[in-house]
Amino acid sequence: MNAGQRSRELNERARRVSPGGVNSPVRAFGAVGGEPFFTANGSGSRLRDVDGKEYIDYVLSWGPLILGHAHPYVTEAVQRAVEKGTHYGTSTPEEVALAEKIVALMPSIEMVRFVNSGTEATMSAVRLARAATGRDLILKFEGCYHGHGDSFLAKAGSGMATLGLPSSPGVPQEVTRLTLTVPFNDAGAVSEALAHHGERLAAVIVEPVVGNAGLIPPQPGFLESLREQTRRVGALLIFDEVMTGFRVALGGAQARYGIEPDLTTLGKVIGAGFPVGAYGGARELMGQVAPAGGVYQAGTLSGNPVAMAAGLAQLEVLERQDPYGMLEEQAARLVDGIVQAARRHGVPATGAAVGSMWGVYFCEGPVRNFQDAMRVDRELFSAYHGECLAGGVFFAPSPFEAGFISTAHSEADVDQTLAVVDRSLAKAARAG
Ligand code: KE4
Repeated sequence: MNAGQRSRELNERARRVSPGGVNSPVRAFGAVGGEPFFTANGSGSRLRDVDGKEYIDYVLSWGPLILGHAHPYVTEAVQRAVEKGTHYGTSTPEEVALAEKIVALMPSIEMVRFVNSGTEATMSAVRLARAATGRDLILKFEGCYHGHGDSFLAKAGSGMATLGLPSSPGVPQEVTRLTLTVPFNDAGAVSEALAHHGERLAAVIVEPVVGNAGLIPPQPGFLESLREQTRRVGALLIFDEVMTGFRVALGGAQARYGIEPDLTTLGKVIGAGFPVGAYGGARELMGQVAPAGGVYQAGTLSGNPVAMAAGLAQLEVLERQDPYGMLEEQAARLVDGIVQAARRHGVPATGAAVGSMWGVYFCEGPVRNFQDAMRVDRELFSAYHGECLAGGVFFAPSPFEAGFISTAHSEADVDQTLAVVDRSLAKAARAG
């Protein structure tokens, strides 16, 4: 789809003053071509671009907006907080309240530290794991994305997968040499890696439900195997719940799958669209973080009271409404509808929904790891994405991203979406 006149003008200006015209690579629509639209405002399940075109939004700021755009309860909490000031450089009641809410909802977290992004959360969690174990190696999984910290930019997902970057220039070999990478859902590969390197391993970090290579749920027993194997070799298990936290269940993936990680990283939903990340775990671990302990980590705007008020308001609504069953039903209906439409038009497709995260791959299933996900038909996806945009439906502009749905999405929204999807797949399949 070609963006409207005002978006094109803004894109031209943006490309003169920002790399690729964006502040995060996935927003450039690199994988699907065409020019990105610029957003004027959001409301509920809808985005409106600067040319007045409206979209049913399934990106939802890449996960944070589980209640949809401009939810009144969140907006009022932000207004009340910002009228008092924006930030003070001291502690505030708001950060204590949000920390207490997270501790109450995620029992594996006895203490939590707020930072300003998921990347900061995962970087800090790995530093703490290395300090706590006295070991240097970490193990991650192909296609998982844990932010842009040097240690993680090896076979990562999300924008790295979209751009086909196995690693990033500027990251020294000495750093990525400390990161082992194995296929997701492959307990045997983990076991082999630990047999060779277990005594040097500080931590295994995993997206318990992979949302950065499309959507890949854990196979039965896989997460349990990680818990058992890490415990056996004395390494920590870090659940990167930046995306799954408070999205796949009120207590996150750890509640859904009944696994207690040693450390958890959070972001997205806990900031309700404001820049918030967090990491947390048992008292004896978190007590090693400065100033209580020697592991240094800091942040000028960490615990920003306006952001804390937004996150707390969103969690309060989720706790009150417990919408997860309804969200999963909606997400599953959407996935089934897309997969059935694809097959009607002769396009192989497979998909899954976990809580309010979902994903569809245009290839034969099953998709159990990143190698499987790489089989998707990218040409077809690109044509389909553009047709959906033209039809007023905004899906993530890459086959290697999860989709989301919010409490603001109605049955009618999903019906309207599936009608657009059907027409888009018919056109994309014919063009293929
Ligand atoms: P941020 O530093 O972007 O706040 O969080 C990094 C991160 C860490 N862990 C997981 C599981 C994540 O999904 C992310 C960020 N997710 C991407 C979406 N796939 C952010 C979108 C973007 O890069 O603009």
